[in-house]
Amino acid sequence: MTHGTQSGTQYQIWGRSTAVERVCEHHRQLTPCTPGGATDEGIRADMGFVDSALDEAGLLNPHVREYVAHWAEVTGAARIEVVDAADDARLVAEALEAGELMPAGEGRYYSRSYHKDTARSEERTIVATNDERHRGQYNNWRPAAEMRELLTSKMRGQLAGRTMYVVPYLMAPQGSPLEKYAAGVELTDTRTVVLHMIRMARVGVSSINDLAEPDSFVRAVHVAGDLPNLGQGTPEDQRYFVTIADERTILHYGSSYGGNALLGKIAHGLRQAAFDGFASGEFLSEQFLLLGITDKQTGEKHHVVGGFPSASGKTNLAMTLAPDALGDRYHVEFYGDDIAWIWPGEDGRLYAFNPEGGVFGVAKDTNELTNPTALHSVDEGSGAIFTNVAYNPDTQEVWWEGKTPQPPADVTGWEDWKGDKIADRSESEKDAPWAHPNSRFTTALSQVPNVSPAYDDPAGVPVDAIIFGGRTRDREPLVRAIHDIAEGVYDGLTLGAEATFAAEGVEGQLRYDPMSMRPFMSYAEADYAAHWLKIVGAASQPPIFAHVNWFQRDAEDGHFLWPGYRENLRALLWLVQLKNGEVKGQTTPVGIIPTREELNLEGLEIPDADLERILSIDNERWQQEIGFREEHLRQFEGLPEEIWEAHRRVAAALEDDA
Ligand code: GTP
Ligand code: SPV
Ligand code: MN
Repeated sequence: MTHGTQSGTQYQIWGRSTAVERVCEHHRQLTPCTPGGATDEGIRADMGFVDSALDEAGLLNPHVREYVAHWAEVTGAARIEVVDAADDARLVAEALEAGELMPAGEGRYYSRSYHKDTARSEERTIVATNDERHRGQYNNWRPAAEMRELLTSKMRGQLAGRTMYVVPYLMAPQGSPLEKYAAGVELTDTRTVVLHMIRMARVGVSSINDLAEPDSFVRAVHVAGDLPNLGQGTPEDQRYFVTIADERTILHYGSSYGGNALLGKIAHGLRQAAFDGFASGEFLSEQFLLLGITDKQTGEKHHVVGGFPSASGKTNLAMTLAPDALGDRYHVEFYGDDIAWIWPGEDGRLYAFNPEGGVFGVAKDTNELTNPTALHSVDEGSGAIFTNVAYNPDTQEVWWEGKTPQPPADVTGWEDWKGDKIADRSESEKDAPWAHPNSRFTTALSQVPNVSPAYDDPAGVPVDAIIFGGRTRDREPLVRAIHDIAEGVYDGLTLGAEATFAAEGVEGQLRYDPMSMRPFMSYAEADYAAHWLKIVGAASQPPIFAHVNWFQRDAEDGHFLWPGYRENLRALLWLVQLKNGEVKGQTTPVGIIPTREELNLEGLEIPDADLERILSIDNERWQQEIGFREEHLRQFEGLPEEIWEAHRRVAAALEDDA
């Protein structure tokens, strides 16, 4: 560590990061300014501490400098620290020292969020623009000026006496054709958010110094606020998670958890990017997984993107290993588990990459059987951070529901996600989960054992199939394929899901979640549908569409009819074969489904009756669904006629088949 002084300002340099404090020069004190400790004039005169910090860090982009200075002034930050991924070890050490992180074995960490701050909050999430045309059914549209003013007032003075971290990042592999939409700078008051960003994005000043268009970066400001006093979930809720999409500005106030706080992830990577993709006409940004399947016998490789609503199995599918019986022949490569950017390539195919640098995965039910790759991506030494799982400070172990069939028998030392001792639980508390249902692990892509060697390739990979899937107890078969583009887009728009814990809601309740983007929609749904038709329609060799469902249940005892997890690859293998013309399937009114013979069931025991159910169409139930869909789609004024035509075709086919 070196110390120095420069034009009356004290600064400190650790490694490659730089921290410079605001010094109340007019008081000749060397302590940071405190609220009211300086006049407004004095503070303005002292804003030179921002320049010093940016100089020290080599942050040269003048537009970024201006943005940082502006928010340093608004928030009254006492100290600026510019972050580089290389600072990770030092920041981890500081966080451990401060008790923000706890050790979870060698090179792994544990954190708890405030107990009312454990998931995204859709009601508090707003997309603002300067044009009411962008108002949609789901985006909570508000005027930009109103939100800019409101959030500025919420954030004013909030960092007095504290550090503002400056996190320059890229949501794309370096050198990608979409780079101008990928750069961003998050300003945050929370060190654990910085540590998550280092794992989830590509962090460092090089991300923003050499931009071809220096002003083309997302301005993303995060202030956690006084978490115990924000009235979460009450009529006086103080939280606001706002994306001002046509100003490429993100202002989030009132959380330090997940996508509410790691602004590169869903606020920029999904909401802002979806808007940019639409506004430019260049690309789609979707809550999609991205995986590759290699046939080791033929050497052929196919890539699949897929939209499943939050907590519906994207991470699991993207990281899946082939079932044991098929492992000699097939290998699944992981690219991404939550976001894909998709664009038409010059060769007539669609291309995709994962803009993220890491995984923020659901912990629940992750174990050696369901998802060994996920488990090993958080091995000791991985740098993983666990949030809101159960923790044992004595042994530094972590546990979550489904990690093992039973919780640790010896409860000595164990604490639940809130930090309460398991041993002290009363009789009525005994059955409460140890981990929060939305507890998660954060780990870098490079830590995932089956990550593709090409995960960082800015050229992306060609997309062979687009799949949609949700948690659906009935009606939806294992897989149904759709060749027609409009019918495929229609299928995505009518994707439905049972609510999950990732979004606050009632478990088991069905709701529509178009393309799995309902919580991330940034402009009107009718335009979104048209943009989809345009991008996919631009491909002369479009991917095949399909709808998958791993969650159909027996009506009587509720067991899952399909074993799921690693076995899911079997449905994808059939889809690839169908696309290649190697199988024909059976045509139904709602798509092509596999015959029993076509589905590779080698090494899998599944009761005949269950197989029968997941490979058949319940016409009556589907006709009822068509009625619901009609109501759902009617909400979207100006929906392209192609979508309505697809809807009517499917409805008519069901009637004919009844
Ligand atoms: P977000 O990160 O919230 O966007 O979710 P995600 O879609 O990546 O969800 P994830 O893969 O983490 O899965 C969430 C839950 O679904 C976990 O509890 C999994 O154990 C469970 N799950 C995943 N795949 C299957 C499956 O094939 N069958 C069953 N029964 N459960 C599954
Ligand atoms: C989701 O909720 O879909 C997530 C987690 O992937 S978060 O980043 O918090 O949105
Ligand atoms: Mn997600």
